[in-house]
Amino acid sequence: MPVKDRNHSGQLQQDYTGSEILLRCLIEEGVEVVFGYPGGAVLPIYDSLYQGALKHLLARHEQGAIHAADGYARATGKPGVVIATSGPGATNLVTGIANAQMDSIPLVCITGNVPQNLIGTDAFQEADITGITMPITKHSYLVTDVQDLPRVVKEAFHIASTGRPGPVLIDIPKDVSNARSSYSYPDSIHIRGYQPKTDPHPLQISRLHKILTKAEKPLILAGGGVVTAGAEKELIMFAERANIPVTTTLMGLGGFSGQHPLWLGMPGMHGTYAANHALLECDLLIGIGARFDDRVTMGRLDKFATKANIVHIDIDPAEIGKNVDTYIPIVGDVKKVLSTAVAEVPRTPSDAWIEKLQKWVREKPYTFCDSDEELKPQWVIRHLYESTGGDAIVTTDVGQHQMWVAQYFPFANPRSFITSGGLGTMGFGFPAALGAQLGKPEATVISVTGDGGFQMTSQELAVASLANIPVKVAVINNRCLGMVRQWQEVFYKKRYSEVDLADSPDFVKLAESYGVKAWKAENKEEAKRVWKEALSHPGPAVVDFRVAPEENVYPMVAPGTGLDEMIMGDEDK
Ligand SMILES: Cc1ncc(C[n+]2csc(CCOP(=O)(O)OP(=O)(O)O)c2C)c(N)n1
Repeated sequence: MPVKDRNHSGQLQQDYTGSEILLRCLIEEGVEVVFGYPGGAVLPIYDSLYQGALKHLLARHEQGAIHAADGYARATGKPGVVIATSGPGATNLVTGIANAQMDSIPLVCITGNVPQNLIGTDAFQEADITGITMPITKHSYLVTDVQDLPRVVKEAFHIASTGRPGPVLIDIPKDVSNARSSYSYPDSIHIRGYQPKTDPHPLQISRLHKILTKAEKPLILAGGGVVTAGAEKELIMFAERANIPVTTTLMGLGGFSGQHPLWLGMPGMHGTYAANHALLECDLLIGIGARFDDRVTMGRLDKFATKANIVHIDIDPAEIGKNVDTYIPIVGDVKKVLSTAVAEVPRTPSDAWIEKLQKWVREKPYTFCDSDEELKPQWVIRHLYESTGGDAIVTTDVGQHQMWVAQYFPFANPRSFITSGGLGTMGFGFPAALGAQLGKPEATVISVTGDGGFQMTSQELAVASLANIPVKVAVINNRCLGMVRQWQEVFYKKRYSEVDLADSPDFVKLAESYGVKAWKAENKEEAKRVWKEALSHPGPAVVDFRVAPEENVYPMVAPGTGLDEMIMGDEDK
């Protein structure tokens, strides 16, 4: 039972408004920063923020605010918090909520709503945001009584960050944030029907041990769940002791070091030859915190790991058997499962297999035709890696540049690669970098973005500038919507339809108009020089890398074809 606040004479205090209670709850949860945008229905909440008890960053669009909260969550592992007003403020969060849901990111999204007596009347700025977001939240609350607020906030943070994390929405009508009540924050929590199972079943662990003794061609497919669970050390121990090579999905990059000799690279549509052919040939596939999505399987399950028994380790039982038939299901927290399994793990008889895969890794790496005349985007990404020694948090937007970062920046640490994996949200990367930098002030944070995606949320340059958030933006500017252009080239006979971005603004002038330092680079020498300046500049910086416009991402597996049908690109042939 909650402990009630009492005043000096032992009477229950009745002197907090709903919004003051909300603020106290957020502080109680250890929230360091909230991202948001005010409006009529959240005026009481913003009034409670007035005295500055909690750091608030005023985004320039609610989508920017929620992606920043998301980037903060991905960089720190703590829930991100966003506040928006009712109606358009709330609906501007929708993309960010879906984005977080797809990538299992803990967010607490607080929206104001019209007073309860107006709900359902099409009142000014009314939107049924709990209804709209029902399918894309892990859970949502419409608070109807101010006394419920502390419990709701406590539950929201708990639900967002436990089990398989995700976004939780708290919709607070204006009369609730204005209503007065006593305040006490619950010490404990009990949510009926919500007890995520974290400990693996011992029987399944012994089945796993047994099958490992026979596996001559085992393979680990590690996903974002490894990063979420903080299981990178356990994964290395497990892979090394059992002698199993590892491929990491886009979301799993950094969850297993890109320098480790057992690492094969990323699988799937733009994955390595070694990873994709390992998937085709393996006799045992252990999916760890990965959901076998169609950018890995290409939707051709009839061609995916057909020679393998599949072991699937995941905290979310709904993932098991969703996309692939599972021979051994292991439901539990990935960190706990791996630390339990590693104890008596046998070494697989896989030396010949590993030798073969390592040969592929050596002989068939990602390649591109470098040039001294043009700036190649792959060269730029490699330069970002070399100039930082890989010691950076890199966020990306969506498109070709995202894939080139995944290919040419071998991440060694978890939470150092931040990308919109599931939803593929253009506009995500730059605000996410701002959030990541606030969560990790000591880190070098680089936002690698496309000239298309940057224009979706570049208004957040205002936040970078005003709050002096030292994110370095690398615009991979190919003057077009590169990934769409590539698909139109490959699948639509070069009928380039609405992908030309030649009339984009001058990104240097755009950045400067916000008070952000910026440079342009057209060749390697310029690129090296200005990037060095940008890195050593103490505040935010933008570098417009004018890269070769017709470069494509290879290898490539066309959707609907099997992993055996990799298009290798001219350089590789
Ligand atoms: C919000 C949104 N709209 C549309 C798309 C479809 N889309 C995927 S990649 C891409 C092109 C991205 O172009 P750019 O940002 O310039 O990056 P590039 O591919 O050139 O690196 C588009 C339009 C998307 N992913 N997200």
